[in-house]
Amino acid sequence: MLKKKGLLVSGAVSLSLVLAACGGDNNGNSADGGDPEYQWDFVTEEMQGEVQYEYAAEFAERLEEKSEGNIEMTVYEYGGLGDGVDQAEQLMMGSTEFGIVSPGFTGTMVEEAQIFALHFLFPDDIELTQQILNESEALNVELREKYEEHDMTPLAYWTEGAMQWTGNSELRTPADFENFQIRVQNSPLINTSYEAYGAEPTPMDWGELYTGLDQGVVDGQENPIFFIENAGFHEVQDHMTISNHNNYVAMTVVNTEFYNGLPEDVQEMIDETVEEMREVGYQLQDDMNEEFLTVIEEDEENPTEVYELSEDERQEFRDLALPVRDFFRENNGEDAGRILDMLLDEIDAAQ
Ligand code: 6CS
Repeated sequence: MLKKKGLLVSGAVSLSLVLAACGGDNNGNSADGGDPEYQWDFVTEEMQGEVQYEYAAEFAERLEEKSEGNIEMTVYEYGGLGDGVDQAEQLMMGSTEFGIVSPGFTGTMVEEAQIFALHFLFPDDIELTQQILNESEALNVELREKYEEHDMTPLAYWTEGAMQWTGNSELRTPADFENFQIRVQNSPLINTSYEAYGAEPTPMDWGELYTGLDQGVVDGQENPIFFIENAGFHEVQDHMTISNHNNYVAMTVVNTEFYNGLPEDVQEMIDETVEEMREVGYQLQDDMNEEFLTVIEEDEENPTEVYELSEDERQEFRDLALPVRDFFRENNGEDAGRILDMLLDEIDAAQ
């Protein structure tokens, strides 16, 4: 059961049908009055009003418009089809066609994808990071192939913003992480990244996190600001540290076999929509992360001490995070080192 700002959302299906009027009517009929030729599911890991859901709803609307009502997508909020790991599995099996997936939930399936768990890898400049995510061959060719071995095709990697820490105690130095129980997504390399600081990582789905923080099952967590506020984590945490220690990357994913079996013109419509959505996704996270920082800072009912790490303080964490790259090279699949080196070169070139 997920508690979110006093709202109880059960694990039962919570969905919103996205039926654009353009090209068809509200009964889902296509422009020629018939039933849509294609009816697909698009699952997200977030709730209505949050970045992933709004991205998916807009994606569905554009695709329906382009296809003149021949494509209808049902967009699901988090929980509609299970938890984050369940959703990734359904995409792999093809029972769901489209999804937004956080690599953290595929960490036990696609070893090289744990690259996103490395702290201080991408530039602090989020716009530049998005440019790298758009253009990187390491990610869009090499890592895509790794995902395709599991029947998932990442069509785009996009940022949901820099991640920050919240805690029931101050988090300013690595010493503050000593024995600190931090909730993480289910990815072994995320664990290693936190063990490097002396913390005790605890994998947990986010639907259980509000209660977990409230009851002291875990001491803190990491997420972009918009999500911390929307999920109400700041209500049950006293401190938030602007650490920018990592970038939250999401992927727009399609089941590989399903996608490869589509007619070329339909694939083109999908690809075109993916391209258009890059800017939309970026803007959604940028606006929400800015807005919700102010909301947290001004929330008198749930006061949260917000502290921004200095560059010297960040350097202490960076020094401990860098050796985790070697761990990744040695433990995350035969191509981990090659993909990491390619990405590091691309990041260097972009900077
Ligand atoms: O922390 C999580 O698990 C969740 N965080 C975000 C930003 N989106 C969905 C994800 O499941």
